[in-house]
Amino acid sequence: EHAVIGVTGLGVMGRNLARNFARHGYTVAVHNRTEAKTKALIEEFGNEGVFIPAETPEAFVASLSRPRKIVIMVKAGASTDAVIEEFAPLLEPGDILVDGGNAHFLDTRRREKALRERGIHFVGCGISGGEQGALEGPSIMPGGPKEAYKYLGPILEDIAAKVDGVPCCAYVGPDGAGHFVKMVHNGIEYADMQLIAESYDLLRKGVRMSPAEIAEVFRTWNTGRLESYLIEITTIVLSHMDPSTGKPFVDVVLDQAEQKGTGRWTVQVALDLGVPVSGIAEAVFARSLSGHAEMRQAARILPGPTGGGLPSSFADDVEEALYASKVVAYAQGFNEIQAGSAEYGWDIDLGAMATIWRGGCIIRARFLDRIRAAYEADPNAPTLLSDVFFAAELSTAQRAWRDVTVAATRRGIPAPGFSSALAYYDGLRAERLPAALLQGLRDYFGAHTYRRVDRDGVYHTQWERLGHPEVRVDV
Ligand code: NBP
Repeated sequence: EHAVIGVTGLGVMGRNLARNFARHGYTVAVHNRTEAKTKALIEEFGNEGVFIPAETPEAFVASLSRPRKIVIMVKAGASTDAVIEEFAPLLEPGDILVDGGNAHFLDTRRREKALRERGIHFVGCGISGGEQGALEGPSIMPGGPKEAYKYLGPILEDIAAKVDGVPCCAYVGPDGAGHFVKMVHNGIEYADMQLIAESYDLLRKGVRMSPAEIAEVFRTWNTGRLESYLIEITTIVLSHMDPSTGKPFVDVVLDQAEQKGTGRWTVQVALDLGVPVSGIAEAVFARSLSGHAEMRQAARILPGPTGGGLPSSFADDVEEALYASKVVAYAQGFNEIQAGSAEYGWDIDLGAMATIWRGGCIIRARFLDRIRAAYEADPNAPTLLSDVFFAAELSTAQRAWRDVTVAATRRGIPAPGFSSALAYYDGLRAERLPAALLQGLRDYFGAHTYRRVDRDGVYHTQWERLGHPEVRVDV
């Protein structure tokens, strides 16, 4: 018997993905560079389905039915290239190599092109949901040649998470599209977590609630429109007591956030594409700031107001601010996908992306259904914020949203996520922006020219001449 699909790289993600395939009745070939992991998988979970363990890449490839479908689940970067180079020579035209790691989409574009020239379908596939998602149903974002999706799609849709019976897996677009969308997913995840962290901080320092009390607040929030995986696990983490000290777990964890880089990529790419993803950027910078122990130590001498003094009803305002800021973060992320899709000609269906994020992944949330509906109503909406549903929600939230940022500022509690989201909202809705003055300054010192509100054309003011006469420069 031949295997329907194979997984190479049996680390945290790979082995659970292989088990997921097996549990769904697919005969799955498994291989890992270090053979001990393959053996351990078979010993521990061999009874969950039909596995074909392979010691060598050759045996692994030989055990697969054609067209071969191989999922690579190794550390992103040079390891992925090494594994591709190991397997590609063993494959035949029409075979499918899937990279399920967190590759940079530009690497995926390069790999897809090189393998296409060798007749091999290369599928850059975003997979979200962590260890548990891989086993029980992740959110899957496959890109690459559409041809490959014919063979791969039904299997991936089968093992993906389901929401209302709809799989959290859909073809994203050519070459790097899948990994691009996964990258933005992670960027949104950064922003979402930052906003949750700011909410906690405001309740802790502003209302002086205990972690256990704040956990209760989040538990309530999770029964409403904020219902999501991240809010749910916030409740668990905040109620956890450290076994060795008996203190709240959050109080014994070093407050320096780490990052693996997908949030940073999201911002770097957004800068190149010219998409304002301020909420995601603030989240990346907030992690970075937290890690600068020396700067933080040096800055302890700086004065500021003391916290406290806010009533417990303030939690309701924080809920509004969190919701509104979260809508902004998602709106920014979707704009980045829109821009990437236009730049690289991917033709990504934004509604479908919201659909496949409803389950399985880290940012799964009730309100993604609303985002799906918004993009189904208007697939090319310039911003989610002006969708009728979200516009109404934001207009209701704005009083509390402003109060929360004011309260944070007055008490010296940093809330960069909330403040920047609100500034974005105000920036977009402003009739006039001070960008007009910026244009004037740019024209003054660099003759960078400007356009006018009342006439077509490109203009320059001769600032050095008496009376500053204006000349049209595009004729
Ligand atoms: P692990 O660290 O658990 O496993 C890494 C795997 O890569 C091992 O099987 C290892 O083999 C293999 N490997 C390495 Br490292 N270098 C190799 C090479 N040169 N040749 C062959 N195999 C090599 O990683 P993981 O957490 O399962 O993550 C795998 C991928 O999935 C990453 O790209 C990650 O970003 C992505 N991802 C992870 C999560 C998550 O929640 N952990 C979620 C979504 C995506 P060995 O056993 O021989 O060392």
